[in-house]
Amino acid sequence: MSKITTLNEFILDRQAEFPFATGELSRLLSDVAVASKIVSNDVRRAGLVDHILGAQGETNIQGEEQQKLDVVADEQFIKMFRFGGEVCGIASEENDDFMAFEDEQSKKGNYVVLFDPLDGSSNIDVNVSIGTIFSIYRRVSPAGSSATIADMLQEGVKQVAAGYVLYGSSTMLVYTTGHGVNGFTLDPAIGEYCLSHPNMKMPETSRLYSMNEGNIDISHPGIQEYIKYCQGEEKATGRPYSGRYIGSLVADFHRSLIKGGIYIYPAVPSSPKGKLRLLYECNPLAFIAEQAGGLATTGYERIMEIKPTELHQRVPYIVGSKKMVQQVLNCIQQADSRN
Ligand code: AHM
Ligand code: MG
Repeated sequence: MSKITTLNEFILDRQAEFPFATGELSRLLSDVAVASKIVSNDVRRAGLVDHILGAQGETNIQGEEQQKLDVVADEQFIKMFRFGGEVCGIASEENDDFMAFEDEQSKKGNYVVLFDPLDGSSNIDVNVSIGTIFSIYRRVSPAGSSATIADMLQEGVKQVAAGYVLYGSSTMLVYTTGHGVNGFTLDPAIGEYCLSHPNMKMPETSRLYSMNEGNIDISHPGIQEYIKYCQGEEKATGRPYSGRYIGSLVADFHRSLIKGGIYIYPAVPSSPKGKLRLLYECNPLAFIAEQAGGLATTGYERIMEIKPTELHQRVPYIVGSKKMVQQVLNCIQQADSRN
């Protein structure tokens, strides 16, 4: 048995690695952890609240209306960032516009946070894993002023930290500050995240692929070809591969990070630019993937190099084990050269 390292100990030990080692980012990461523990507790009680204590939309005993869990999570994270003092503004998948915090302390904050408070929310009602995804940038507007849209629309390569919290069979927080990826499991007995997955590396390849195959016939021919390859039979390459699709990006990504694999959400006629959000979902997970040795692309462009033009911008998304992503890129290129 070895000594337990808590997330807070780990953050403080690594503080010197940050580009501006003043402790602000450390405090911000600790705030994310605290908010996620509160949300984790709400997630664990979701079935009770909906089915025993009262359905969503009903008023509770205090006369307050029960809120949907994704709204509860959104508010919890916003509250933490608003009062934390390190963040001058946020943007969230739940809100149409970004929010600039106008109190004097927040206006001095050097960071903005972009996040998806509860990803995979269609899985809440069926007790399947969901998660929070976050991305942290240094502001580009001057400290002391209000946060601006330019603070929010930065390329993924400018992220100073990114991570996710998976509310799965256990609650895990995984993050990077650009010096590798580390994973922490919440020990409910002591209420602490403990280092459980140090220096995570994504296997270069695997036998697992992840895509909503209902979309296969309406996907790019290169993607169709790649999925056909995964399903083909060949002993030497261990094919057919196994299809795994949870429908919660965080959970599908987490599996790929640990076991290797590829996740694909292409452009389809109903979502011609792809379904997933560049700023709240794709960039943060791309940062983690690359830090763990994987890749993230639209099929044509490295995700983290896209210059965002709008907050809720969507992109086609291919993320995962390096060799598998490279093979999809080849399939796309070949299919395009035939047309
Ligand atoms: P959400 O942020 O509204 O939950 O949407 C994103 C989710 C991803 O977690 C998941 O991978 C994808 O949408 C599933 O979409 P589909 O049901 O079209 O396969
Ligand atoms: Mg989402």
